[in-house]
Amino acid sequence: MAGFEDDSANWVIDSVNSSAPCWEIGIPTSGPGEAHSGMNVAATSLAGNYADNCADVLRYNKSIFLPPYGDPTISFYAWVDIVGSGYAPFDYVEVLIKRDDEIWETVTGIYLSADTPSPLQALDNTKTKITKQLGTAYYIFTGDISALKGRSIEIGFRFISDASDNSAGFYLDDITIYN
Ligand SMILES: [Ca+2]
Ligand SMILES: [Ca+2]
Repeated sequence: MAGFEDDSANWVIDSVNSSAPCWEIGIPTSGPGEAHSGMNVAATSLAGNYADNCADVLRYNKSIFLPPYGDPTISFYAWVDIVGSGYAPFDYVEVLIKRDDEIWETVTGIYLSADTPSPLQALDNTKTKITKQLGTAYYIFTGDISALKGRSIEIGFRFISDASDNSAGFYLDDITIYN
């Protein structure tokens, strides 16, 4: 669905704190130094550590209809190095879904695929916030959105950071919704 190559124009950044970019789309020179596929990613910073005081949302600007059957799931690849902990992390990324005209809500129950490091290495204890340092590769994450089947949704990724301490950040690629 989205690998930030020809589809980059479909992504919008809702800026909350405009003092520094909190999402960028392009070729990463920090963090993994490469995309998961193609050339481009969306990252909290393409070159260097992420900014402080972020709350921006990277949002897909088209609504997506989920069929009324099956188990719709969102998956994406991410390279993760965020200052955080399992409990009340300072800095984190969360996956957001907006159904119809309602407000953005957090996708719960995000998991890493089974053959990766322990989910606890990248998720907070609520399994909604992606944080901490996951190592030196892109790993696949999945989130169950089957509660929303039969509805039109929008998706977004919100990056939160506090006022100090930052690291290489979050590098996102190859987002898919499948049934
Ligand atoms: Ca890509
Ligand atoms: Ca911080």
